[in-house]
Amino acid sequence: MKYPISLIALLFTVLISPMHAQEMWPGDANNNGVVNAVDVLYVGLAYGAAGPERDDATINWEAQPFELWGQNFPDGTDYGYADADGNGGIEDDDISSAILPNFGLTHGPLSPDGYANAAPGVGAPQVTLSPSATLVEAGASINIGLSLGNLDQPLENFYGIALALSYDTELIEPTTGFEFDDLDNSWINADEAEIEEVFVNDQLTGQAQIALTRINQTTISGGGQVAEFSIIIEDIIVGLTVDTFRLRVDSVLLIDNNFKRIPAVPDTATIIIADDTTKLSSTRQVSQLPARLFPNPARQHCYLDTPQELDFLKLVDTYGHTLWQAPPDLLVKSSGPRAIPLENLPAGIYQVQGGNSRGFFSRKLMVQ
Ligand SMILES: [Ca+2]
Ligand SMILES: [Ca+2]
Repeated sequence: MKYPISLIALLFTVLISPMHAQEMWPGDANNNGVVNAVDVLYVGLAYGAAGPERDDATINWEAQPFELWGQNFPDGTDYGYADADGNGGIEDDDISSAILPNFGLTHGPLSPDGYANAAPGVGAPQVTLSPSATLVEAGASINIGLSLGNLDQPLENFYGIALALSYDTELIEPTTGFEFDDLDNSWINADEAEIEEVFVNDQLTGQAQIALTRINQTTISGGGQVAEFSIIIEDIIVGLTVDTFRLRVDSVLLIDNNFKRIPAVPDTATIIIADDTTKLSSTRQVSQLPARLFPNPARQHCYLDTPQELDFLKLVDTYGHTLWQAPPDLLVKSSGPRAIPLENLPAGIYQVQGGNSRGFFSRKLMVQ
């Protein structure tokens, strides 16, 4: 009698497994094959849990047998995988002494990390990047605020977030040109709950990862800034007329305290760097894409006329805060002008910015 190979393999596994302990790799808390910011969320969720110590535990990057704890994450992963240092407790040492030194290392086949980006315009919470300036000269220092949700649209039931980001490396100062700091007191720990924060940055490739997680198994709701990037533009940029620095949130994993994923809308910060910003006061040199804004000055609405399909279109204030972003249906190729709402905006100077892979434009707009 012939049995399918998979059935034989299954029987073999069932019969043999009690004699073999499970194996874990220190730092890969969700056992998906790689150590990254997502593993910090697993440690945050199981924080404070206790279980059997691992015999001869090491944080060296090697497979280590361990006894299952019998407590599982909602995806079925045993808590024992999150005890990176093997001392029988889930705590901050599992991050500092194992996840950080083993960050980026892999073993076996990779499973997905479960990042969940949402499309703009569907009412999902926003991850927003707000630069302190959007037009600067070489040598400038810029802060870019990182906000989760906002006061108009609070984020419900926050427990933790992991972000993967990328940025242009060639325009920033090579040693301290890209740094990150969480705010000591922001809405994600307004109840004075503790937060674990991880920032890992590779300035050679322009890839960074961030994890921010609560550790008390309870959620909080709110909105606003939670952290800030500090960017320093290179002092001397040979041949510079106009260039662009972009910081992009590529992937978001936002969770509640049951590891339920909350899809969130990522953002991109765009900063224009010019050899002489006064030459750009008319913004003509930045206008690589044809775009006409009218009326200008405007009151309730203005219109943008461009034949281009756009990747983004937004209205920013003089501090670089994004006040409005075009929904996807406004970005597609348009035969007529696109309306930009200006209701309830205080009178003043704003910028309308848009672009696609071929270029961008920035137009000064006066609101009366
Ligand atoms: Ca992992
Ligand atoms: Ca531990």
